[in-house]
Amino acid sequence: MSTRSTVAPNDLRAFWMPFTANRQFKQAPRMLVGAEGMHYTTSDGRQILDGTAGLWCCNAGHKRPKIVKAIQEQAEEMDYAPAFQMGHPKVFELANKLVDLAPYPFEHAFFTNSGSESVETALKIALAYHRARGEGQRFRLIGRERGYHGVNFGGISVGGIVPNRKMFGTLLTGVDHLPHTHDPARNAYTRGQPEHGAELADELERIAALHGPETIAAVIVEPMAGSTGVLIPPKGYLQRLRQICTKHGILLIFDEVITGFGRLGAPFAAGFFDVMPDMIVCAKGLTNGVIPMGAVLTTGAIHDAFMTGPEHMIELFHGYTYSGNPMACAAGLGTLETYADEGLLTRGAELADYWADALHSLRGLPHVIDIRNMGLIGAVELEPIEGAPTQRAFGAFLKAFEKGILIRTTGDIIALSPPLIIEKAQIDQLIGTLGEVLRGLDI
Ligand code: PXG
Repeated sequence: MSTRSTVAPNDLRAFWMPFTANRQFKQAPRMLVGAEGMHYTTSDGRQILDGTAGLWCCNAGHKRPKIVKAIQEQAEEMDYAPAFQMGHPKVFELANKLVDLAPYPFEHAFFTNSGSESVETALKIALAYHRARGEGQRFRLIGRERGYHGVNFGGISVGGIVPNRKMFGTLLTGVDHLPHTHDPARNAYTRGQPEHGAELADELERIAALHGPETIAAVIVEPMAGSTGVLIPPKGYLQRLRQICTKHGILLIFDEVITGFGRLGAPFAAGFFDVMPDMIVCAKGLTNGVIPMGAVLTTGAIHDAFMTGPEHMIELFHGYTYSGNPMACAAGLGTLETYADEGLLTRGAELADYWADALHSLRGLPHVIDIRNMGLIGAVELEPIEGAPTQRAFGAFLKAFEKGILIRTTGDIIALSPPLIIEKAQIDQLIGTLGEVLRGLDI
C-alpha cells in the first residue's frame, strides 16, 4: 500500500489540465457541476448560458433524454465488444445512419474516439489508398496555415497553428501548407461568405508544381476553420480546391469535426457548400459530446481500393481498441435520433439571419475589429493589446463567465457556437451580455 497521504478531493494539484492556463485556473477555479438544455450549473449554484456547445460538441444541448436513455440501456446490455474481428449490431446501424445522413458519395464509416484520431485515420487511409493502387510515390500531405486538425503528430504536421507545432520537434516530413484565407483588410464585417480570396486556392497549383503533383497524396482543410477563429471560406474557394485536386489526382479531405452535425445549417459542410471531398473527418457532434467518438467517412472508391487481396487477410492495418465502442454507438444513435426528431441539423439555417443580425449589432463596440458569421457560428475579433496578445479576449472570457455566459476565445477572437436548440430570446441574452462585457472591459 502507498504510504502517501490521501489527496483531498478538493486538491487541484494532480490534474494537469489540457489547453489551459493551469496556474491561473487553480487560483480561481471555474467548476461546472451540472448541465441541462442550454445551461451549465456552476459549483456555486449559478446558471451559465452555454454559448459554445461545450467545446463545439453538444449540438443538441445537454442531458437530452434519448441520449441518456440509450447510454443507460447499453450499459446494462453490453459494456464492451472487441473491435477487431468481432462486431455488434449498433456499430453497423450507426455506420449506416451516418452515411445516409452524409451527402453522396460517402458510403463507408471508420470509427475512432476523437477528432484527432479521425484526422490521423484519414491521412493514413489517403497514403495507403494511393499505395494500394500502385501510386506509392504520393506521400505528401498538404494542410493550411491556421488549420486545426487535432493534436496528434499527423494533425499538428498538416495543421497550421504555430504554438501547437513549434515545441514538438520535426513532425511529419513531406508536408506543405496552403496560405490561410483570413483577410480582414478586404473582408471585415462580411455576413456569410467573404467576396475576396477564391484565388488563394490557386496556391495549390504552385505547391503542386513545386513538388510535382504526382507526389501529393491529399489536401486536408477545414471547410470553415473553427478553432483558429471562425474563418469562413471565400466564395468559390472550396470549389477551386476541389477542381485542382481532381485535376491532379489528389484526395481532398474535409475536416468537419466542427462543421459536421448542423453547425452551418446542414448536416455537413460538404452538402452546405455543395463541394464533395473524398473523405469527411468528424467527431464532436456525432455523439453530442457525451461519449468520445469520431469517424472518417469515405467514398466507395476509396474503400473498394483496399478490398482486393485474399479474403481472409486484414485489408487496413489500422484501428483502435475503442473503435465503434458499444457505449459510444448507443450515444451516437441517440444523438442522431434527437437531431432528426427536432430538426436540429437544419435549425442553424432557420436561425442564421437572426443570429447574424444579433452578432453584427456588436459592431462599433470598444476594441471590436471584425465580426463574422455563418449558420450558428460566429466570431468577434478584438484588437490585441500591444505586447500582450490573447489577454484582452481572455479578460472578456472571464468577465463573461462572471456574468453568466460561456464563450470561447482563441487568440484575441471570441468564438460563439451555441447548441442548435438555442431560442431567439437566448440569442438576445448571449449577445446582449457579450455586448455588456465588451463595453465594460477595462483592458
Ligand atoms: N479537427 C478539428 C477541425 C477540430 O476543431 C479536432 C480536429 C480534434 O478533435 P479532438 O476530438 O481530438 O479534440 C478539432 C477539435 C476550440 C476547440 O475551442 C476546438 C477543438 C477542440 C477543443 C477546443 O477551438 N477542436
